[in-house]
Amino acid sequence: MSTLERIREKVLAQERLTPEDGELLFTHPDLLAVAQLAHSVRLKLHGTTTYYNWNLHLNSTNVCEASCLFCSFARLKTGMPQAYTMQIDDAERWIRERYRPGMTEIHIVNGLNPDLPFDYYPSLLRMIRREFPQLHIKAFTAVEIHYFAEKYGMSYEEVLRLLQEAGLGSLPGGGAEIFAERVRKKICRDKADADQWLGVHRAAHNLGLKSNCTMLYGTIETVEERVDHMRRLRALQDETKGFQVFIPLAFHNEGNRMERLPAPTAVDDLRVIAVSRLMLDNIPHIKAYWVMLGVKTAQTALLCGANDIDGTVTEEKIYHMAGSQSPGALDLGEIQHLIRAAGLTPQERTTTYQTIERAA
Ligand code: V47
Repeated sequence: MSTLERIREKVLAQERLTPEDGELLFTHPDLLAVAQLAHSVRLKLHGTTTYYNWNLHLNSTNVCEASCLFCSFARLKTGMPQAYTMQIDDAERWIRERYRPGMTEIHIVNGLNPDLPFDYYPSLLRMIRREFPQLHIKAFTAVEIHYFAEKYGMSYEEVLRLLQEAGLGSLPGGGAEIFAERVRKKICRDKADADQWLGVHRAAHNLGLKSNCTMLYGTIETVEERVDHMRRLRALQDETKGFQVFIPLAFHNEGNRMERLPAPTAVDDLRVIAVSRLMLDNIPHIKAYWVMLGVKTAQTALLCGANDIDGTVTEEKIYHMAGSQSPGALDLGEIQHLIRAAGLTPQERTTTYQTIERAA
């Protein structure tokens, strides 16, 4: 029996794949066979249903103490060219200009800004809850929560509780990068490490918050390190069941200090989607984030294991500053068309995967 046949049998028997199986899937020459197996798992879990949402991105400050080599968005200090920090009123105005009735989510990710008091963050959330009560607030990566805890002398639980009281609805999955210490030391040495990232999500799950998880791939990581990253996410999910979706993030190589590395190709992208669907047997959804994959690769990924394409993403900055050629936003009709053209069924969702039906 070929090695892929052996893995197929395990998948059919719903047996957990080992790290060795994961490594084999990453290196197997027949990508289409790996993708087909992942698609069969996706069909079993979700049928043809393919989720999207209607959301808006806010990055209210790009001042960031950390100096991740892959980042094109952050500016080290207040006052540097292109550094910005929105006051709460500025953020309110910014949202009001872009908000449309019917939107359901705002996704907030910021830099680690040393010049702001803690109260900035709950105030931002309170303003959104007051002015835009229809928006679920998915905000602050685990790296930010860890930074708040250290800087303002609180535990993860204390920080999360205060933010929850102010309106926090869930945590996005950013900042995980690759858990391997060897890689983190080189590409993102001065922010939360793997255990701290996982510790924040554990604390959030224990408080009843759902969260997402990611993996940045295509920098200097090995196949073993990718598989190890997935194994660690899977282990925390066994414990808490709080992750909703895994989002692989393809490295973009413009405007940062890793410009000399080639960006991942479509084949790499589809492979990561497929392997993650097969390895992460306890995480319900796999997202093909169109902003980072490009619209066409994201659509193809929906046939290779992914069952979610993220949302309209009005005004994305992190990837566009790193050279993403994707449009700044897609409208709901365009997203539905992409999904239908792949022979799949579009389904709008809330941030926490409740379905939304709208009158045509
Ligand atoms: O944490 C930054 C990554 C993340 C680059 O939870 C880069 O639903 C590639 O986490 N090339 C932020 N990646 C985005 C993120 C996200 C996106 C969409 C949905 C969700 C969700 C989360 O982007 C960062 C970092 O890992 N990143 N710069 C770059 N040049």
